[in-house]
Amino acid sequence: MFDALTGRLDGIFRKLRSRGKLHPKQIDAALEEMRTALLEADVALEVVEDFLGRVRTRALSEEVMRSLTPAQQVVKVVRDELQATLGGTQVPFQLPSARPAVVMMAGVQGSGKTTACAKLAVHLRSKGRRPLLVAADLWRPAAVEQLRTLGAEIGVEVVSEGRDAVKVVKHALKHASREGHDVVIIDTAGRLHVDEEMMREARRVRDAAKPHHVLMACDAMTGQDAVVQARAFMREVDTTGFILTKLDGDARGGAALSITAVTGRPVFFVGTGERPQDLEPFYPDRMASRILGMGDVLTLIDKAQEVVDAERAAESAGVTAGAWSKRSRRSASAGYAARQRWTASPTPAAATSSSSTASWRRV
Ligand SMILES: Nc1nc2c(ncn2[C@@H]2O[C@H](COP(=O)(O)OP(=O)(O)OP(=O)(O)O)[C@@H](O)[C@H]2O)c(=O)[nH]1
Ligand SMILES: [Mg+2]
Repeated sequence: MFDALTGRLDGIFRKLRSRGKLHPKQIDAALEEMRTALLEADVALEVVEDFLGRVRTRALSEEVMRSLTPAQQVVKVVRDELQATLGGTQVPFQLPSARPAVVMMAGVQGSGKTTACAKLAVHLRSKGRRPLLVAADLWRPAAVEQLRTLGAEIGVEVVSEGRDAVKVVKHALKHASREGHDVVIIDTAGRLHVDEEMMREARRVRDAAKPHHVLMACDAMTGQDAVVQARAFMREVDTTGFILTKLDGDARGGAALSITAVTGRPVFFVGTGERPQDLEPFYPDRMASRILGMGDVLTLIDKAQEVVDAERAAESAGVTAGAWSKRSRRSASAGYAARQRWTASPTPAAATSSSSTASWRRV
């Protein structure tokens, strides 16, 4: 993923490095090439303009121009500003101590919501939580069954009682309290942001669930349209953050580089495959280094540790999801390093909900 963008940026930097002293004209020429590369990667125009403006101001500063290695300094400026565009610092995904904490998943059709619900359940369980999955997509005939199948695979209970999404949610919240689930993850129907009726339903589900997080599953391959969709969901359901899905595909970079910059909401996680364990936190700094072809060793170290943590949590919870943990272990091994996946991490928890007084914990 992002190969084309990484290649283009590398070429631009190489050209800059081939010169000793830099002239402002050369910086402007490099910025112009960067502009083309970013637009070709489908990054939103407003994001590109803003990013290049910041890079230009810093790159033309005396500090950079008079440096003994101006080209290196420019690369550093680009790296820093790329990180800022991606959200700046990593902020953990947090849930309140409220029982149960509620997470609602929203997004357009096929963006990876249902899969992301299962992935989040696996992730939260590895952190010692006891999740309940709620199938509240009653529009697509096979949607409930899809979540039930995933739930069975990962060993997490799935409920879907009621004839409309609001009833399903209300029942699920009662069930969670009764059965001691401390986090409820609600899968909702995919909807086009322009579909008024569907958006109304999303709002009704949100109002009934009073979620602490409304996560939007956003397909990394979407490009420019991701910005329009993200803005619409922000407006309608007050998204608290994103799960950027399908980063293992041939994403050009557009959605990843644009959504936080235009919404101010963080990407909490990235989806890196179809399996329930293919979820990683999002780190803006690592993503920036990765886009610039600087590698991502830390991600691999983190992933290995996560597998150890998950196994420990599963053991202490008496979970015998043998198939799952075996696969997790395998994915942490050599083949994993070869694939060099993304890691990322969370950002601030702009809760939409009720528990302003409850304490929030990283999960
Ligand atoms: N490669 C890859 N595929 C993914 C990822 N996340 C989801 N998918 C696949 O994308 C397809 C759609 O995923 P779903 O989770 O069903 O998407 P959805 O948003 O729930 O779809 P609707 O409910 O129909 O709106 C499935 O084939 C998933 O296996 C990912 O991170 N990587
Ligand atoms: Mg679905």
